[in-house]
Formats: sequence, C-alpha cells, structure tokens
Amino acid sequence: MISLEHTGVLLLLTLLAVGTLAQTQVLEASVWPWPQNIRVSPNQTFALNPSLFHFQYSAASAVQPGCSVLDEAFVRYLRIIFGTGPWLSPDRPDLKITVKNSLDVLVAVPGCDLFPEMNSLENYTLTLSNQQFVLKSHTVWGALRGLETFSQLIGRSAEGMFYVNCTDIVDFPRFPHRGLLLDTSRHYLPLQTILETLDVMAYNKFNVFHWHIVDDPSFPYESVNFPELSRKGSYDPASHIYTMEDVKTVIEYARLRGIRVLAEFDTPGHTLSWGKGIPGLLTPCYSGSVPSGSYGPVNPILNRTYEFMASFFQEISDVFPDFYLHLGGDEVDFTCWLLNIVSSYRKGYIVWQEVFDNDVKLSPDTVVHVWRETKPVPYAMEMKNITKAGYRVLLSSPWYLNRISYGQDWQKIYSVEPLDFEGSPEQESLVIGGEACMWGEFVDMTNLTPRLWPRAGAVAERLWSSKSVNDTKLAYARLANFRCELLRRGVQAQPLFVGFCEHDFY
Ligand code: CP6
Repeated sequence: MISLEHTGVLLLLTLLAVGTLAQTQVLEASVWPWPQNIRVSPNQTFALNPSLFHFQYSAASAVQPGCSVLDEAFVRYLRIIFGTGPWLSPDRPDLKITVKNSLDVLVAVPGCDLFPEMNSLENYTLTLSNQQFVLKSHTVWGALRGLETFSQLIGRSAEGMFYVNCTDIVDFPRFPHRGLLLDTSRHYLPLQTILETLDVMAYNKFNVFHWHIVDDPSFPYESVNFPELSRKGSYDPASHIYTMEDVKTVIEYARLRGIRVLAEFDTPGHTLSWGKGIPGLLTPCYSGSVPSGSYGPVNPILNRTYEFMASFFQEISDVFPDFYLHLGGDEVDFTCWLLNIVSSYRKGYIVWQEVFDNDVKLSPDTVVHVWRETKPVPYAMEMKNITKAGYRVLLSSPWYLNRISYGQDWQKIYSVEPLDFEGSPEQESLVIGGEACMWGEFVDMTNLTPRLWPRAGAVAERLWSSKSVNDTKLAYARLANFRCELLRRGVQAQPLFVGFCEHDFY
C-alpha cells in the first residue's frame, strides 16, 4: 500500500521533472522550425574552434567529396556559423571544455546531381556528444536540413567563444510540400532578391518555391519559342525580364538548397499580358456589336490558340525540371481544354481550387490548391470536400502574407491546423502540405523581405514540426530569437513585437 503510494508520488515527480525539462529545452536550444525529437544536455557543452572546425564526409557515407550540394553547403554553413573572422583565440586553459573540430556527415543513399522531389526524404539525425559529432541522413536533402539545424544550435559567448550543448535530434518533416509563393508579375523582383529569398527559405526548411511568374500586368518570362511574349508583355524587356540563364540560375540555386521550383503559368484567366505578344490569343470583349477594346480569358474556340498553348506548355515542361507544373485556373471557369493539352507532357499538375469547384474533370493525381477563405465554403470544408473526392490538397487560405494588419498576426498564421477538418485518416493523408503566399500588388523588392520574415516562418514551423508544437507563447521566444538570427545573417526581418536583439545588427 505504502510502496504503491510511493510509486505514485515518484511517477508524479518524474512527470513534473520531464515537464520542466521540456520547458527548459525550449530555452536551451532555439531551433526554428522545432525538431520532431530533441534532447539537450546543457550541463555538457563543447567549444568549436572557428579556424579549425570543418564538415567532413564520413568514410561510410554513400556521398563523398565532389558532391556539389554538400560541398557548397559546407562552405555556406561554415560562413553562416563563424562569419569570416578574424576570431579571438579559443585557447582558454582555464576553461575545462572539450573542443570539437568537425562534424561527420553520413548520407546513406547516393545521388548528388538530382533534383529534390515531392517524395524525397528529408529526415536526419544529429548527435553531438563526447563520442561523436555526426549528422546522418538518407539523402543529401536531409543532410541540408540537418546542417541548418546544426547552425542554429551554435551559440556565441560574450567573449566571442563558439559553443554547442550536448544534443540529440531525430527530425523529419510533417508534410512533404512546404512552399512559398512569390508573384513576379505585379512587380518585377530582381534575380538577386529571388536568390536571397531562397536562402531564407532554406533557413526555414521550406522546400518549394512556387514561382507565380506571369499574370495580367506583366510577362517577365523570356520564352525561347515565343520571345514576343516578354518583348511586348514585360514592363521593360531590357531590364524587367527573366532570361533563360536567369531561370536556370534560380533552379540551380534552389536545388543546392533542397528547394523545388514549381512554375505557375496561370491560365486561362490572369493572362492579359500574354495578349500583347500573341495577337488573337485572348477573347475580345464586345459592347453591343462593337469590340470594346478590353479582353477576357484565353480564347478557347480558335485552333491556333490550341497550337500556341500546346507549344508553349511543351517549352515550360522542358525548362522546369520539377515533376509538377502549377496550371493556375483561378478566378475563371474554363480549364478542361487546357488539361487536355498538358496531359501529354508526363508531368503532375496543381490547380487552384476553382477548377475543382467548377466540376472540371481532373485526372485523379491532380493536386488541388485551396486559397479562398470562405467562398464557396469555409476552407476547412473545402479541404474536406476535395479529399473526399480523392484528390491531394495544398492549403494557402490562411497564409496570405501580402495581407497585413496591426498586431501580432503571426499568431493567427501559426495557430492554423491544416488537418482541422472532418475527414477520415485517408482523407487527412491526402493533405500534402501548404504554401505561404506573397502576392505582389503592394510588394516589390523594397518591402518583400520584412513582410515575409519572420511571418512566413510561422507557416514553415506549422508544416515541418509536430502537430503538438502549437503553443504561441512557447513559440514566441524562439521565433523572436530566430528573427535576431536572421538579422545576424543579413536578412531584414521585421520585429514580432516590443524588444531588442542581444547584438545590434541594424
Ligand atoms: N492573382 C492571382 C492574385 C490572386 C489570386 N490569383 C489573389 C487573390 C486574392 C488575394 C490575393 C491574391 N492576385 N493570379 C488568387 C489565387 Cl487577397
């Protein structure tokens, strides 16, 4: 009787201790997005010597030097962690602290020259102990995620010493599709701005750059087969276009960070800029029996429309290596004919929700992208309906970062639960992730970065971390800290609220 009671008390004490530990760990390690499993032992700390520390391929790794993805990531992360120096000598004989000079990286599956895909494994384990400093993953993409986590674990003391606590992490993403949409039609975003955004995406473990590249106001994509499109349809063909070289640069820069480039050529609505380079493509509007001079969507009744669209989408399918193309289809209700054209390109397709809402016949492997908040039904209901029909789905409705309001709106973004709809486990398994959207009507290179970060980070953690990581109060300190880390890395991220950063980087 007594011993049973004692056991109960002990159990209670243990639970309390574990609870306290979990809270402490949040403070001991500030990783964003939060890993699936993490154990930190703050009572054992290692020092890193910045002039000796390096990443190295483990002898047992299936991937070895010469792998561009990791070779270049090693260089990047050394720079991110230690800067360029000069550093103070870490020789402090008075400090009885173990100095570690390397992290071993072990990738199980060969493959370096590939592109990341929807099904690529991104899991990794990171073990930082006295016996070993090792990062293990199935793929190079998982190794990239682990290097990012490692970089966020490194602290710097007031005297400038680099240190890290004894840590054990087993991590993997909750959803495979974690995207960010940029709109380069409403405002042209310089190549450099796109590349810098890809850097910050990688810091947040985002893995899809959804490039809403053209739309009504401008057509900055320089087509190989139809150069008139950008010559006539861009804001300025001398400076406001993406050449084939630019596009290849974006795709490779993204690949090196484990990010897919999902191109969207939104049709048949949102195509006004297309009409300038391809006369006769759009449907002329009439007032009475006279053409009014304005235009509707791509004209579906002309044969040459089909020929152009088939040829143009063939080019796009070849230029963008990702398996998926985003076909748009929003805010207009004809899409069946386009889907017929593209079905021959051996690609997968993503469409905005209207295509589903309008009962267009979709091939069963089409992904439906939910963006509307309340119409025709609240977005959770839309998720339920789409998955009930057996389609895979992406969520964006609550994650329109172009919308701003006074206050801590990141909390609303963070508190969204993508699986919060009525549905079977099979239906839930059809939710492949989501995307933060930055529509460009009121955003150009001057205000993009602070509007994106750290608010997009709230989406990143929702899509990477466990469902149970959803407490805004616990997240606050970590996200504020991550924002300071972004400043340290040269990213002009806006503040969450009142406060300051330990070091001033402004
Ligand atoms: N452009 C395109 C847009 C939007 C969409 N498609 C949009 C709609 C509402 C808001 C923001 C953006 N600007 N092609 C909807 C998918 Cl609030």
